[in-house]
Amino acid sequence: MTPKILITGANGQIGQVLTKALRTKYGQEQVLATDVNSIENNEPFEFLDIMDTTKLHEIIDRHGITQIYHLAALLSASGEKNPLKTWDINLNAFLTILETAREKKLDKIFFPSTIAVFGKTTPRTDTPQDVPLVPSTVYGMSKATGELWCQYYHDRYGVDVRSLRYPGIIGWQSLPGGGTTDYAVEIYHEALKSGNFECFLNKDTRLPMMYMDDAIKATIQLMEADSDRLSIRYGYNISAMSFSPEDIYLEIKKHIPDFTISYKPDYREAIARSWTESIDSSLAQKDWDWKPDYDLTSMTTDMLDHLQNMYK
Ligand code: AKB
Repeated sequence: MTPKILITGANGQIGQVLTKALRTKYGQEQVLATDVNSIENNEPFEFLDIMDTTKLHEIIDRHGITQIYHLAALLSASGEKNPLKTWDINLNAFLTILETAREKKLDKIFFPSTIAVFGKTTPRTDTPQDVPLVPSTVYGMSKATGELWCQYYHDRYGVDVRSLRYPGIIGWQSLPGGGTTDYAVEIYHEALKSGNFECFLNKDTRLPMMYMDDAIKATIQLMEADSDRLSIRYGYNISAMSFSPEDIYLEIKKHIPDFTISYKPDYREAIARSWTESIDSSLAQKDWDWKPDYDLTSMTTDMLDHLQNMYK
């Protein structure tokens, strides 16, 4: 049966691209975008404040929703400005979704987790799937706790919930907002716009990253995977590349030789330092054949190709 999908936070950085990809796959009318912000040409769309449970239930019933992708969230940097609101949106709203999935017997739920679940007690390189999680941000705390609830609702109630730990996501299609990895998108825009970039992380702060195309591929691949193959229901580690601001700067400079960078680390540097540098994704490879297509070089060529038209 063709799924009827509801996406929360559909107008965010990943939401915009995932909504299009799911509509291409399942049909325009099969994918309902919801958000507190509206953008053009995103029909079918419903305004939904994710804390409004009555409206969530009404929308699910009216549209005959069978799957939910819960992308609405406050990210690492903006979350620190409002910890309790972040907990409400990222965790309490998600619990409502899990409970709704149980009550209404929905087919599948997607929960985006993140490398922000890792912390200072986590091995920094090739971070294994199962490690102590002592996150440093409320965003990381809410996602680590959300992962536990995923496993619980699956084991106790049979809810088919699936989750990925996204690294920093880079794409030309949409802009990020409120994250620590946002610099890696902004740098491409500034390289083309002004030829100069002031980075809020130190030059050698390496983080796990992924091109948007791979993030969308991973999400759909996990959601399509045979349920019996999935050995965990908390977040799967996924990986594609790992780089520092200086690495990405030097890669862009190959295309734009006059491009310059300066470094002015702020509070986001401490957040980034509490995360890991690179990820071991062997369980995702084994369980659902995860394999990325892009590295730093191919991503940079593709990003600049697409963005060049915007700044001509
Ligand atoms: C952030 O920087 O907060 C996010 C993430 C890594 O989850 N992009």
